[in-house]
Amino acid sequence: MTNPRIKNLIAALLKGDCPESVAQSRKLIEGGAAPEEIVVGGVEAAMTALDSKCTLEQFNLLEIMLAGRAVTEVMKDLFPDGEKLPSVKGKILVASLEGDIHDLGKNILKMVLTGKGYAVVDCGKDCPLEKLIDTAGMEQPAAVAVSGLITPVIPLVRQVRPQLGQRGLARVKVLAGGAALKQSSAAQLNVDYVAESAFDILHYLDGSMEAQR
Ligand code: B12
Repeated sequence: MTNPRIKNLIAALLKGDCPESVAQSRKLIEGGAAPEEIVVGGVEAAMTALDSKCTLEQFNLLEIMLAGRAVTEVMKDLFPDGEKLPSVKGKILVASLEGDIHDLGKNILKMVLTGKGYAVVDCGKDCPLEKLIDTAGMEQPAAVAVSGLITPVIPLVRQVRPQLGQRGLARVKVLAGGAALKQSSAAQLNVDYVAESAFDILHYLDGSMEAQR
């Protein structure tokens, strides 16, 4: 059952109230909630509530940016930078591809992966495919994780695996997530795995790293 107190967090995030959002998140943690519950039930729910204000016809930039900033503060508090586990499990490259400037989901993924012992290389948002593949060549990651929030980015996502293959990086897994990508299957996106959430991918990665050892 959804934690009723999570509504307070959602309300604070929607107001863009950073101190209140962090305070509500801490209260939830103190009450025994898992970070996963806060991200999926709180952060994602708040952003879904903003959905109607972020369309091509209607667009309240200030409100959305303030809520985004509050999300970032809550995530930093939940997964402080540098809070890495002693053993690094593997390297993951994360990016939102060219044309897609959404990066809240990507940043959450980064924090979750870092907190769970993965080394993360962030190629940023609006990342050209060439830059992503060049970075993969230099960093030799175990996986490339693409976050996609707008549907026009799908053709680019489909090119990641063949481009990696052309550089001799066919062993690198391609993972996809984010609102626009999770509606498609792995076959449709030409990737190895499509994740429902930043936490869902951990089971897949832990299994896939184990298989590579
Ligand atoms: C916030 C927001 C913005 C912010 C982005 C701020 C930022 N720094 O990211 C701003 C205001 C900049 C923005 C701009 C635009 N936006 Co906007 N935006 C949103 C909104 C409201 C929320 C997105 C979000 O952050 N969700 C919360 C995060 C936490 O969820 P998430 O990304 O899914 O991530 C979670 C999981 O999916 C997972 N995850 C994410 N990625 C990955 C990757 C992997 C590998 C894994 C394992 C997991 C994973 O981790 C997270 C935690 O579990 C959505 C609506 C919606 N419901 O999605 C519209 C939405 C995405 N935007 C939309 C649009 C149209 C735009 C604009 C074009 C609007 C305009 N008129 O200019 C622009 C420009 C976009 C561009 N060129 O990229 C559309 C996209 C439609 C489509 N299907 O193409 C949406 C769906 C709104 C709508 N209903 O029309 N937007």
